[in-house]
Amino acid sequence: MHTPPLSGIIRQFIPFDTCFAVTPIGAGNINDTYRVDIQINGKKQSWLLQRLNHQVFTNPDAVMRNIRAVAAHLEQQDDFPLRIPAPVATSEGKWLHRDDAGNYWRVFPFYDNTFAPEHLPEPAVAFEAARAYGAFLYALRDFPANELVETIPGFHDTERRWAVFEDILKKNPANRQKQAQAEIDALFEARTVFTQVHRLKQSGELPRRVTHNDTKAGNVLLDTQTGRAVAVIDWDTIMPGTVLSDFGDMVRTFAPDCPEDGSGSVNLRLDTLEALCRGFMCPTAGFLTALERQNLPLGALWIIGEQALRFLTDYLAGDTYYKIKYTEHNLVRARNQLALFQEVERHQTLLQEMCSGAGEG
Ligand code: GN1
Ligand code: MG
Repeated sequence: MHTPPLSGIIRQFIPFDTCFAVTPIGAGNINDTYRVDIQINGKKQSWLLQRLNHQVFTNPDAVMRNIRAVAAHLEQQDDFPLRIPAPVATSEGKWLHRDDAGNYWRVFPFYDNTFAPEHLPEPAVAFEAARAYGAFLYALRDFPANELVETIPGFHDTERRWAVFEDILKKNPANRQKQAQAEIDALFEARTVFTQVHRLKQSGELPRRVTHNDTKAGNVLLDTQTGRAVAVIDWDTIMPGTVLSDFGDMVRTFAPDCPEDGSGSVNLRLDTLEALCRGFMCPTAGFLTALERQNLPLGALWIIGEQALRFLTDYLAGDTYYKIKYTEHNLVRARNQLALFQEVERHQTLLQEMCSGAGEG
């Protein structure tokens, strides 16, 4: 596939005089992200250019409509404490530029002097990032969920993901099942958590909220000097959902002592876990229901288990979804998530205490 020069793509959005550099940034597994440095009328500027993976997000226009609607909602709130990374329109007034090869591109503001704590945030960073995600949920608490399109249908429908997994097990399309038998067995042992969450969702007692659905540590930008949160980014999966998954993804990505594709042992960093619970509770304690608060630790187990299921399914399918750097990458990721699952299971009582105690002081 031929990809046109990226400076030509940025020109569709912003008529610059000089383009100095287009640099790949971020650690995303799905989209391709670049920092673009340009000059307009003697003034240097930076922007964020991104190719939206349309194999994963099959309705790119709906993704942009969701993002615009959420941005408009947040812009109306005087007390929203973060910046709003609203997309930039092309000179023709569109939110996406489609290149000749069929790729979809968009441009967002680039926030200078910020960093994304992609790996192992220390407690103070975890506190601040979790508080930002909490503030984001709070600001969206009365946004009508039905106005948003499910950008990936069934994204957190673990039962459906489980059915896909079982189908792959039957077909064994990449002939990799033998190498993954231990992980497959471990996943079957974790199955009860998925059933529990499914029942809870079916009961209708969990509020349906607008959630971010990719609340990893690296999706909050923090000010390099002050350490304060600047923005919550990566809005592609903002959809109706439950707070359990947003909390769960934070535990999954903030608290371990190694990255999600680390190949050694996995331990929880309890000081970071405690800080993230405290940070998250600040803006959310007042509006989450008792049932939600009680089930946040279950949310952590669920999302970690679901992530193991997703990585393992992709390994068995022959790596069709996530970007990989080597053949066993998805298997290593699945193994890591299964080890983390056991760690979080071991700490359920403590996590429960952190979720009920935090925010009340
Ligand atoms: C993907 O691309 P990135 O890193 O933002 C995935 C998330 C996973 C994550 C695992 C749309 O997110 O759901 O949790 O990888 N995004 C999508 O690292 O599937
Ligand atoms: Mg993402």
